[in-house]
Amino acid sequence: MITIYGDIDSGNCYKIYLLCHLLDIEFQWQAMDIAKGDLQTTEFLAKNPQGKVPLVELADGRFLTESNAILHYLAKGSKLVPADAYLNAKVYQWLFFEQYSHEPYIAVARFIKRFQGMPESRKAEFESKQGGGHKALKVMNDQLSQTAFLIGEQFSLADIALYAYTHVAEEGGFNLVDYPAIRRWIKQIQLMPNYVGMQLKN
Ligand SMILES: N[C@@H](CCC(=O)N[C@@H](CS)C(=O)NCC(=O)O)C(=O)O
Repeated sequence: MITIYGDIDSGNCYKIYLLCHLLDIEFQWQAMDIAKGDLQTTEFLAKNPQGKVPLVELADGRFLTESNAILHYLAKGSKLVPADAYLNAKVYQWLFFEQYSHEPYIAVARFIKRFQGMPESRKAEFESKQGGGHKALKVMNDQLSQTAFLIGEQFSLADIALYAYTHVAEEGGFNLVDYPAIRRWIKQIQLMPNYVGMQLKN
C-alpha cells in the first residue's frame, strides 16, 4: 500500500487524496503539519530533501514528489489518462498550466489570506496575486464554456489537478461569481461517485 505524507489543507496534497478516492486506490495518510515544522525534521528530509508535501512512499519503499507527477503515476492506465496522444498531451498542457499560471497566484493568495490571516507585511504580495489568478480563472472559464471538462468531454487528471485550488479560490479572495462555467464544473465534480472534500475522512 502507498503512504501519502500530506497536509489536507494544501490543494497539492488534496489532489492526491481526491484521486485515490475516485479511483479506489488504497492508501495510508500520514498527516504532516507544515506550521509545526514537520517537513524540516532530519527524518522527513531524508525522504524528500525539498522538505515539501505531498510526498508518496510506494509499497516498495521508493518515493515520489511533485503532486502532478504523483497523479500521473497513480492514475496510469485508468480512464483519467487518455490513451490518445493529443488528449494525453492536453492533460499535460493543463497540468503545467496549473503549476505555472494558476497555483502560484491562487494558492499563495489563499495561504496569505486564510492561513496567515492577511498580515500587513504580505498585503502587497496578496494584491499582486489577484491579476494572475483572475487571468487563470478566465482561461479555465472560457474552456469550460465550450466543453464539459478541461480537455474536452472526458473527465481527466487535468480536472482533478485544477479543481484542487479552484474550488477554494474564494478563500484567496477570488470571487467565482463571474465564472459561471467554473461553478458548473465544480458542482459536476462534487457529484461524482466517491468524491471527497478537503477534510480527512476516518
Ligand atoms: N510543485 C510542488 C509544490 C509542493 C509545495 O510547495 N508544497 C507546499 C504545500 S502546498 C509545502 O510543502 N510547503 C512547505 C514549505 O515550502 O516549506 C507540488 O506540486 O507538489
